[in-house]
Amino acid sequence: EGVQPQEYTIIKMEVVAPFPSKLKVLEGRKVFLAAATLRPETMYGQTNAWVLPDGKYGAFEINETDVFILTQRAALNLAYQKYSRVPNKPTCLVELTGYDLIGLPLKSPRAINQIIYTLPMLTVLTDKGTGIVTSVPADSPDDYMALHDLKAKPALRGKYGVKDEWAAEKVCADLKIKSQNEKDKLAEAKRLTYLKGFTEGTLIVGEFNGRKVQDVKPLIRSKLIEANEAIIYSE
Ligand code: A2H
Repeated sequence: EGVQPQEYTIIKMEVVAPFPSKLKVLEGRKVFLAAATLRPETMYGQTNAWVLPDGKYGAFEINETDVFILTQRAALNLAYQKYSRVPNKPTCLVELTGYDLIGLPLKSPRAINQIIYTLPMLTVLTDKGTGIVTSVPADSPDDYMALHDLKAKPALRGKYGVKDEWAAEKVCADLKIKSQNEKDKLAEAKRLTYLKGFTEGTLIVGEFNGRKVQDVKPLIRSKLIEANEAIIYSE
């Protein structure tokens, strides 16, 4: 972690009822997977959400209406930030692991698919952001490769109980990287992709269709926040 605080946008990905048994006690409440991103303008390209299977998560009461699923560390940080009701230890309603979340159907702001699914990613860190990541394979080599691994490896799907239909169609060309664990190659792919996508990219869907990514990023972020579909999170 750097010396400067990092400011993320938390995307509120709503868990769609009926809830699985582990989440049954939350039924009737608004429950969200809280995904931390630096690229809110890419949310049109979401295909799924990522969790760490062995990661520890909790369902925390964030304010009068919302329950967020995220790491305890992030819940604590958030409790001292603007969105929360009181700067107080957040109440954990249910303790969860990543395994409990795999396969959860979600409704996520700006996603083209009505429903996207929660899938396992082995490189998710639980000491960064919220431990929940939204997946945009077209703009993120990490996301691309993790989805590629799941699609290409039936044994990996089997291990985590991933059904074929949960992995939405990916949208970009092959990067010749063999798995999500090839750190050096991925670092180079990311350098190229992020730079190009951000500085040269143009939106091709949604209300900002045709506008440059760089120009509309702050607009899209503000719109998500105004619509109560996202919040600001710093750490
Ligand atoms: B970004 P930084 Cl399209 N573990 O969101 C692993 N990765 C995490 C994470 C965690 N706990 N929390 C967040 N992230 C990812 C979108 C995106 C992102 C695109 C392109 C680039 C990009 C869709 N995934 O990040 O270490 C999230 O992925 C480029 C760095 O704090 C988050 O933004 O700089 C980014 O890493 C935050 O990384």
